Amino acid sequence: MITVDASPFAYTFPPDKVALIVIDMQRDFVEPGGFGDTLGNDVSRLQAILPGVAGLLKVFRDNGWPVIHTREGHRPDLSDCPPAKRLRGSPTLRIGDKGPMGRILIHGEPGHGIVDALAPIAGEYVLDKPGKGAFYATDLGTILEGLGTTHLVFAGVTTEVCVQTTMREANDRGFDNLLIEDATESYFPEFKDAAMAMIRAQGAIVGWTAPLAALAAAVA
Ligand code: C5J
Repeated sequence: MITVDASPFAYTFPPDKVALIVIDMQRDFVEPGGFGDTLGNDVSRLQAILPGVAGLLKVFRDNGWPVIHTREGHRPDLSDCPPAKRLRGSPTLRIGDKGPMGRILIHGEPGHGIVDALAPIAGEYVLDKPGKGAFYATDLGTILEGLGTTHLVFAGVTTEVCVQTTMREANDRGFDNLLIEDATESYFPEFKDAAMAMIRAQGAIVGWTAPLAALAAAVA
């Protein structure tokens, strides 16, 4: 067992039953001209975690532990995009509209891809998801069952939307979840802080949080 100095108390995981889930590190969220930008967000905030996510990937790759990357997006015909999601709010471009990185949040478009710095490597899973949670309408549960995973480490964007939603889905399915604090980010700093506090509250009611350095020290 490996024990990480985490909050609200130590997080212990069996190294043969752990997997990393990197949520939605796509150009559409992280780079100008994508979905996040069209919603009026400052995407540069999200770029700050690229070294943290890269460092976390290195820990998992060096140990040969499973890595799953997710991508939020929709089929080109939008058949898996609820009209309520597409029509909500007043973005400058809606899902499916053509932007500087191709059609917003559409499979196969440049904006839908994972940023180059965090590109998946051979043997890693890349999971397309139409919703905020990575278990909804995907094979994630089946993949984790096949791997024998009981413990999940989380990174990615945004903390309070797709990361937190997926952690809650995982929590209800019986996984023990650790969120790496400097490998996740929000367009709103106060939402990141609140999401992490909610996750840790009431005796890790959704999971644990720890900085990358704490995980790296535990694994070394
Ligand atoms: C959002 C996500 N924020 N990946 N998606 O719409 O968090």
